[in-house]
Amino acid sequence: QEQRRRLLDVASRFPLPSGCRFSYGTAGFRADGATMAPAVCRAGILAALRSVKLAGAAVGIVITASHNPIGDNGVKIADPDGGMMDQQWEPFADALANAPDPDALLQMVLQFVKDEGIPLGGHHTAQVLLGRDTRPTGEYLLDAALQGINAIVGAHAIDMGILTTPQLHWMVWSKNKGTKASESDYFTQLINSFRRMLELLPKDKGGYELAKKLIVDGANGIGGVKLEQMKAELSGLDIIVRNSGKEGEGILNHLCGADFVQKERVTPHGFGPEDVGVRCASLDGDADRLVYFQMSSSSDNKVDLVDGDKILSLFALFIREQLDVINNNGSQVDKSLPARLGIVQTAYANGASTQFLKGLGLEVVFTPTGVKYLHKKALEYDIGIYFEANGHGTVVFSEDFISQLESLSNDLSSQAANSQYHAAMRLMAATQLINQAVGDALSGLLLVEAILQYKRWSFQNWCELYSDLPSRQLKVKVVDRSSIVTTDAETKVSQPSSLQELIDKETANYTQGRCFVRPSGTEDVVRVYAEASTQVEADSLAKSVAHHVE
Ligand code: NG1
Ligand code: ZN
Repeated sequence: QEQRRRLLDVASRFPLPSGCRFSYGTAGFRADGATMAPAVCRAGILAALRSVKLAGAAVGIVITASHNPIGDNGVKIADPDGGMMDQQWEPFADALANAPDPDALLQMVLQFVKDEGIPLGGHHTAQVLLGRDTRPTGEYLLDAALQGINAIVGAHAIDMGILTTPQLHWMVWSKNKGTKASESDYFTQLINSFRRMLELLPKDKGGYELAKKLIVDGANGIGGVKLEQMKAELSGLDIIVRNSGKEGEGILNHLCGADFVQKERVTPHGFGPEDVGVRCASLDGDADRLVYFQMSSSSDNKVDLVDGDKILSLFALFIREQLDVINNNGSQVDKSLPARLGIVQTAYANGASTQFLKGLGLEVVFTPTGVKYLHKKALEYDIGIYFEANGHGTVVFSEDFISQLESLSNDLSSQAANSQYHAAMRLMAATQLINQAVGDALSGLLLVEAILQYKRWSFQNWCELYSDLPSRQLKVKVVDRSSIVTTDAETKVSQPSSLQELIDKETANYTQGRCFVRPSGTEDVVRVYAEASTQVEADSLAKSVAHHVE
């Protein structure tokens, strides 16, 4: 009875404006921040139900619209493993968000609770951790989420404050593992494992010495704020944060941030000729994306870009190298560490990166766009490395692999001078440094920095690992984007049936041509991606295919 009353109450406090429709896409619900309260409140209900269903395991809610403009906002739910909410609950998320009135909402919840066997009303408890980014609508939406959570009897909401998206995911992950899960624990883990990585650098110096100076574009979001907090404790790095989100520095994601730099390939706001030749990184508004760039000339604002694909390649090279040292070191201790290493990409990965990785003999697999697909696939390996070209990605290690690595390190520790031991310790440090719950620009940045120092590589060395094929992305507005259905990890259109044939015909006209179209999961557009041997050709291929989509 109490439960019914609470649900009816909260639903009437957040009525759904007529004509409003929400859909739980690749990044949860996203819309104009001012219109989001009903959806966020219902996401609160949903998260609490999810926690009850999972025997009180901590679940997360993040209020953010990532790289989108400051007026937008969004909400997504993190499962107890720190990943995105199980896709099986997405249809209910949609239905709940669109329940037209309090009664409908109540009936919907009661039916779902029954179908899913959720033990509501007993002595069960639920805990939901909440985080939000720096958006002006964040606090208001946080309140809506809290009210939604509190509408479920026994649910306990814990506001973790203003955080990067990956910090909140990490907290949920850590809490459920039973390890320390506060923000200062997060910083301590990153700082300590970064220091360990540097301690494990090969001693025989020589060759290129990486400049300590790194300029980071914080997108005027939460990532810059957190990096400012952390940087004082980072030895071996001299970080300067621009677009840090401080008063007067600029607007969130406006002409800055990882999305802007990756798509436009120009310097973000606040960078100029004095930065030529300096290694720079760019985060997105909630710090779950990372790209690197460098200006090579002061005559224009174009940059050399290192995108997610090249970050992935760097990580893959490093990890493979450590495994090789451990496994192929015949002259030393006869210990081995069998590991299935998998690389996960999407169709947006630059073709040159895929070719490069396959050329190294690595196993490369593809999933549809969206972290939930990539992450899940990566978990199938002992070591799974995934990245989207836009800079979102991470490395995940199986529990089995980590325990083997631990016992190997113990076995080798009596021979602390040998290279096998060092390689094992480097891998251990990497498992601590990288955020295994989700892509994390801050932890990714530290791993990149440590690996560049380890390899004694300059930004240029890294950038020249392979040359990206010229590419072009276009957005096409259509009446109903869901009329386009794709298959084969979004590389082929299955509906409308004639479209793929047209795309194939256009693509055949270009050397190294590759093109695909898919409906966006976060914007009301169809995206067209084209690649070819020259920029002019890539542009022209994208344009001609876009015409067929219109
Ligand atoms: P959509 O709008 O579905 O293309 C975009 C990005 C994804 C992912 C999500 C979530 C591109 C082409 N797509 O998805 O990679 O990051 O946003 O933020 O960059
Ligand atoms: Zn983001």
